[in-house]
Amino acid sequence: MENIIKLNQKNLVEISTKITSPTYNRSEIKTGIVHVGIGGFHRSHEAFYTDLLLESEAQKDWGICGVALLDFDTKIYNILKEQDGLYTLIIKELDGSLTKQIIGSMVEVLYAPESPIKVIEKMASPDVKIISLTITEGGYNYNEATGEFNFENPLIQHDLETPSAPKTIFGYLTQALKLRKEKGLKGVTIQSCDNIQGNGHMTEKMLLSYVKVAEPTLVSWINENVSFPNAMVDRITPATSALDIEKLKETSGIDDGWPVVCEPFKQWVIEDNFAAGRPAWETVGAQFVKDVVPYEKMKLSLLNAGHSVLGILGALYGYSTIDEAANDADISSFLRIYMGNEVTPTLGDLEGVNLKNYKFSLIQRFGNIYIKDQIERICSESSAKIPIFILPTVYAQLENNRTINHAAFIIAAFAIYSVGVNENGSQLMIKDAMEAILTEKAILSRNNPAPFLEIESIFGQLKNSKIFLEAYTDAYQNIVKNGIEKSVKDINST
Ligand code: CS2
Repeated sequence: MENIIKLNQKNLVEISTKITSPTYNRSEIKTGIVHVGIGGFHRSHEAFYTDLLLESEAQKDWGICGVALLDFDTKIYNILKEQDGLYTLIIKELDGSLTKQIIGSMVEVLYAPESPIKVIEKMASPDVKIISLTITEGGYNYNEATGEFNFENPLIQHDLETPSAPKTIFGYLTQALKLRKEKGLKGVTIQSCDNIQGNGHMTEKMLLSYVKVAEPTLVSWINENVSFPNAMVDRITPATSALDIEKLKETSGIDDGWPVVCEPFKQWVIEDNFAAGRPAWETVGAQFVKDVVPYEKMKLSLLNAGHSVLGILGALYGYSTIDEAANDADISSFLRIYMGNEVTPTLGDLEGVNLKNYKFSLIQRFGNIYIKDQIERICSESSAKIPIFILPTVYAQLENNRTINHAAFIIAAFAIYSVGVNENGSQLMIKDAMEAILTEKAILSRNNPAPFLEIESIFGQLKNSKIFLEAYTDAYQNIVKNGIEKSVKDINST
């Protein structure tokens, strides 16, 4: 293609002749949402729904200011800044075709490490009614072993000592809420979009723990003025590859430094608890419900746990993408048995949801050969994911004296994965905040797998369950002795 256009506001009119683009006037949009964490998922999900919404005349107050919070977010910040917050969403359809569109809802972008004050002031702007978050499961600073906020985190210590230039979300929110109180502003909503059971409750609990220490007089103001809706969020969004960027140039003539790729499916179920009004996201496909807990449980324990199952087993088999693992007959049977025998009994009846259809659609989504979701992405930060995605199922099953064999097998496979190399001798990428301890315990567990299960900040007191310890040890020994493929076949047939 001869004519390649750089994606930015100035070129948007020309770009709109090639690819679906916002028809609303971006300069008329007011920022009503500050969103922290502008990676792929936010951009395929909340920013996508909001872009659709901004097409409607009555919703002009809900533009997004995207905030890059961490030092290593410089790259995404620089790209989005240069592109005036614009980016391309590439939906990989089930038949392999691509639906592309330019998303315009991020009307401002800020880089927190460069100007913390700007971020705090933006969060405390009277126009801003919602501060939303995708800060990952580990970002909530929750200690699985104590069930409390982790004050030992050096970044939290930094924020307590240097409140005006924070590094964590808790430091930022505290300063912003303090400023809102000083300005006499009323309500604001803090809306988590992360994969955590009761993500709103978790945000509230963790924030209040921090505020009690950092700014105790702010606690009652928060209790009166801030709401924390729970939500279930869903759209598979793999990491963008260099090939995705090149193909966009070749096929559409658009030079976008960081487009987002995702699946066609999307779901957002939100508790209708907004302290200062909200966008009419229900007009563009979101569902507002009174109680989102059952939806969250279903999604975390089937989809996210299913991903971890495919990722961990897939890595041991030597696969690199989720569809390869999902289309392997033995891994796929393993997943179906796990979902059917171990997860489903813990979910009870979900009003308005057909679990059978949901599970069926998951198998299809995981198997989509065009998505090419990376096993490396799925296995990253497993130490924060497993306690949320898999362990609640284990606890519920144990409590009811029901089987936990497939879950125990997955934890054993994770212990083996954490050694960092699979049976074929291929190096496994361990990208995890707890990497050092995972590897240390994994190596210690080679003869007797117990030490791995003793990492309390992941597994809590699970080591004290005789039934679990036994199933885990059996699975571990079987994998070491007979290899992963034979062990998966064995466990599937028991
Ligand atoms: C994945 C999620 O990170 C993971 O392990 O399971 O990112 C998943 O793709 C999304 O939650 C889909 O909604």
